[in-house]
Amino acid sequence: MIRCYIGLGSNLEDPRGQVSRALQELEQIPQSQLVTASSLYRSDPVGPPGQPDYINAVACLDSALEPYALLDQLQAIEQAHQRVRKIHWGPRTLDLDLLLYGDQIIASERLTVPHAFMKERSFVLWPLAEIAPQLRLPDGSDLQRLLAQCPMGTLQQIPV
Ligand code: A4P
Ligand code: MG
Repeated sequence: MIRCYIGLGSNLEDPRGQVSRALQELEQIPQSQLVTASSLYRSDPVGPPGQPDYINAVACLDSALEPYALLDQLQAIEQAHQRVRKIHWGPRTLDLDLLLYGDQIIASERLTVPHAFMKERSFVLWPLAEIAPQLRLPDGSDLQRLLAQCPMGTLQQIPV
């Protein structure tokens, strides 16, 4: 099993419900086990202005699937949420990003791991730190150090 981290985001059609349901759907991925998930967080949109706030979370999944097979599973869940791909960084019902796949570094057209922007996004780093405070990224960078450079800002943890 490889320890993986998945970023979840939604800003359309009941974002809280979308993310909560997606967390349950991650439990159904074959040859994998959902280890834990962060709280939900409300965040300001990064990208084109004028879109609704996002709900974000991060999940920890142990998986025996190869990275592309895992990405297939994540994209199938996105499809099931009737996600329409239109605008880059624009609004979406559900976005599932493979943030980390063990300590592997992958750079292909279809898959970039660690996720390209994770080191600078508070809505990724803070939920990740909630479930894996001691984490180190494959390049050796320390999550606590990244947090110190990426203030929570307007990011809000939603009480359960
Ligand atoms: N792809 C490459 N690497 C990965 C990976 N590690 N995980 C490829 C998942 N997919 C990966 O993705 C396009 C292609 O990226 C996929 O086909 C896959 O092969 P997409 O989700 O369809 O395209 P996109 O939305 O244009 O870009 P992307 O990269 O998903 O955007 P991001 O970086 O995920 O950003 N603001 C807040 N507050 N919260 C958010 O969650 N999310 C975004 C989307 C923008 N602003 C946000 C949030
Ligand atoms: Mg994505």
